[in-house]
Amino acid sequence: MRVKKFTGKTIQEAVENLRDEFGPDAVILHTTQKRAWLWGRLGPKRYEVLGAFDLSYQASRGKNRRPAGTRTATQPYAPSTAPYSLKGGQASTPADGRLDPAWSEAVQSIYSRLIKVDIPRDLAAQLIREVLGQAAKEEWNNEAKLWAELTKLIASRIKTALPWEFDAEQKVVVLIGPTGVGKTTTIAKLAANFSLVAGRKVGLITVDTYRIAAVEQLKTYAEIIGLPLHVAYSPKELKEGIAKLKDRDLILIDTAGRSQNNHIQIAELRNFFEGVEAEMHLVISATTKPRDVDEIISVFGQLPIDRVIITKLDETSVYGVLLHTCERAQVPIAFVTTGQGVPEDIEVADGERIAQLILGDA
Ligand SMILES: Nc1nc2c(ncn2[C@@H]2O[C@H](COP(=O)(O)OP(=O)(O)OP(=O)(O)O)[C@@H](O)[C@H]2O)c(=O)[nH]1
Ligand SMILES: [Mg+2]
Repeated sequence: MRVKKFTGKTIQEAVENLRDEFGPDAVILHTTQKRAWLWGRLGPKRYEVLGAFDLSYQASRGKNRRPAGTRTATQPYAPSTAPYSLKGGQASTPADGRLDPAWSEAVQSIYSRLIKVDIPRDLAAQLIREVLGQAAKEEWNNEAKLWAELTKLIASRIKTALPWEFDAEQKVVVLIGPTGVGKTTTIAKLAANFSLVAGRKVGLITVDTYRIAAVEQLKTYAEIIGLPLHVAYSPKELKEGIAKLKDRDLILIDTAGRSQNNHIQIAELRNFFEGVEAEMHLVISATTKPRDVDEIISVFGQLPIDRVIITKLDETSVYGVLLHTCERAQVPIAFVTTGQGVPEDIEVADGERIAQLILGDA
């Protein structure tokens, strides 16, 4: 049994924090309201929830137990229709109604390994149900076999995009995303690879005119690689820039980082690209927390996102968030980046490789 205190500005937030860490089956032991003493004055109200989570207890229960208040209507993953449930394990099987301890241990071990690599609990449970639903009953306590099936399942759920083919059509690609995730660096990597390595004609545009340093950053790369760069201060200039680069196979457009919490900035970004025919890539760092990934996808999803790029794989050692991002974004991952080096630290996304990465240390 693990017991921990979770806080939030509202009781819902505190419960959500509890659920994030302990999963949907956590039990609330106690709730309190607190006001901290800040700078000699009474601070804002805080809520505290004392929660407990006990995996072995759940697995040995015969029923699906879900304490009131630990699950809201915004249940993140669609409920699985597979017949087997991790919680309570034997809700519908086996025929004799008794718990098979070996089966339960294998499944519990797999579940713990998934949690260890930062796969959110409800997604982990959903994956396990799917694997069990497809496996023969004799295999339910064969952890190695179930694990192999799970790896395949995860690989099949990581949707990836093939690199651009550059048929007759010119590709116009925009990178958008939160601040500092590596948009400009990724543009430099793509530009260098597609021009210097693949021999394509590449052009650059930046609409990040909020900071002089941002323009300079891309200008430096454009000069080193030897590519034309246009700076667009308005949607009109953006369209003019694209028109000027009409001889290019690939136009890469850099944008200013936007906080998912600043809805005005996101609306501005949307207006900027209204009527522009482009492939929109949302850039997310692998170090982002799953809940922030949800928020980023929901807010940036106001723009027509076609692809996801996941950066900074080298800055974390657990990769469950890649699967979470893929599940949530519902668009393929195009590239992943693995360091600050331009142009080398970028790879075309590969489902199997990402699945191996996710499960590698589990
Ligand atoms: N470790 C690591 N660092 C990276 C990676 N990609 C980019 N960075 C670093 O992240 C920092 C920010 O990169 P930028 O490319 O400026 O990020 P940005 O998204 O353009 O930032 P804004 O335009 O300010 O929103 C720089 O120090 C980059 O070198 C990566 O894959 N791994
Ligand atoms: Mg930038």
